[in-house]
Amino acid sequence: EAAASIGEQVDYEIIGIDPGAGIMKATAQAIEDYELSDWKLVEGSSAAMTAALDKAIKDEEPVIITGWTPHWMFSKYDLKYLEDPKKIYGEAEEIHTLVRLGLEEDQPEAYQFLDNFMWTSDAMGEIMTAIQEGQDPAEAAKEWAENNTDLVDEWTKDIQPVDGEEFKFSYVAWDSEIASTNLVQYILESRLGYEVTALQVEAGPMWTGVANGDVDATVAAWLPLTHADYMAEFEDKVVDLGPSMEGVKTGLVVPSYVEANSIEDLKG
Ligand code: PBE
Repeated sequence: EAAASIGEQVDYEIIGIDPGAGIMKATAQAIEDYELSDWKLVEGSSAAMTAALDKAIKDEEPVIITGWTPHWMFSKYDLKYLEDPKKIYGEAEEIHTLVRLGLEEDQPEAYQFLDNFMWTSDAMGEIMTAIQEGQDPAEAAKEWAENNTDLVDEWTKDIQPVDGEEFKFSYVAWDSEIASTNLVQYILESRLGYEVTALQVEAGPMWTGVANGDVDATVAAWLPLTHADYMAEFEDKVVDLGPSMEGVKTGLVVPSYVEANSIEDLKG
């Protein structure tokens, strides 16, 4: 009898996250373009996905998830991306900061800081790991900022603090964006005198909030590919301040012991 295929071993399921995430749309496209008609993409959340990954690794079972970098899972577990020869998950992805129309005139201080804000995967990884190990997200962001005052000084250089003005972010509970949003919130509050609210929503409302001006900014837009649909819909209604991080990535991820190496290996 032939050994069970990877598909049989995982019941032809790819463990996804929240349905509004760009990676879900890319994965639906991958299923189509790699002709994986037997496969289904399971919707859930980032937390449910990492729980499924953790369980599979403890049980030494195969599992396939929608994953991305930066993410603490790559430091906690031995994982690999499945190769994507058709480049369905894109190349040279970045995380962008978006602000509402008119922010530059209304809140030039916050605008300047967000325009300056630019950091690295490794730095984000430090906050993500602290949160994953149980630290409160706001505390983890504060601690990182206190340990990296040179960078925070650079981002806030020559900006005069305001007097308690309100500022609103939207974000999705993706581990990476919990880290970044807590950090920018902490800096606006501790260095620049703002009173910040961070609204945790789904991806659609995250973009709509900035586009209709209910929200001032988000640091959670993944471009050019992951959120391409949202960008196409809202590009005239948001201001794109460009990348806060380069060299990020999304794709299908498996524990290293899984025999498949490419999305093409899922076929058949
Ligand atoms: N992610 C993390 C998001 C963007 C940030 C890759 C899960 C997505 O929309 O797919």
